[in-house]
Amino acid sequence: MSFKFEDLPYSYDALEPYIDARTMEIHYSKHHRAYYDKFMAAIEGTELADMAIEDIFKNISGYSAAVRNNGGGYYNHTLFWNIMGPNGGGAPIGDLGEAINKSFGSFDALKTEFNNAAATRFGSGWAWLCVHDDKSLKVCSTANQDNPMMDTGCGGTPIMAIDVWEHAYYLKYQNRRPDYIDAFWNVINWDAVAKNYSKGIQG
Ligand code: MN3
Repeated sequence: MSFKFEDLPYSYDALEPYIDARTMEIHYSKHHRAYYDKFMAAIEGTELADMAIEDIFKNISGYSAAVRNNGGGYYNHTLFWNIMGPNGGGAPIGDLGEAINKSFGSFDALKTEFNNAAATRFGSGWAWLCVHDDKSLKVCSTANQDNPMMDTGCGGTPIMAIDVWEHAYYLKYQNRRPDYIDAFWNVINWDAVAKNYSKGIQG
């Protein structure tokens, strides 16, 4: 079995005050853990147990709802934890910064489009920044625990994401999803996003 439940790369309180410790603890140790455990149960003893998760997503329509929802939940949260960190925020530089300017016009234009995608996702889901085959960057959003790599998804390889399920923000922000989205920009680890971008443009 190649799927691991990775350690959170920082302490539960590391993203305070933007994301509170109680939310992080429940989100990681209960929600993410449950997706992982249920994903493992769904693929145990099947051919999926030895596949790359990208290959599972490519054909997700052919698999059960348990594989889709829990495989997505497992993968999406792992990406989410890794693109955040203490001392985050600021603006992306280097190749990623240039790619953002080229695709969106400016960093502020990316923020506007990303915030809009996250705020207008009805119900539960995610907003994404993805790199596509032509190396351009695009923003999209998906419902539930879907992601862009699924055969029904919005395409591209995700390099950054925000979880807009209520469990990601309700304890601190209640119904104020836009305030949580604004706060998210203060905890983005741009070095991690840049690494995802470098990998993504290699296909
Ligand atoms: Mn979540």
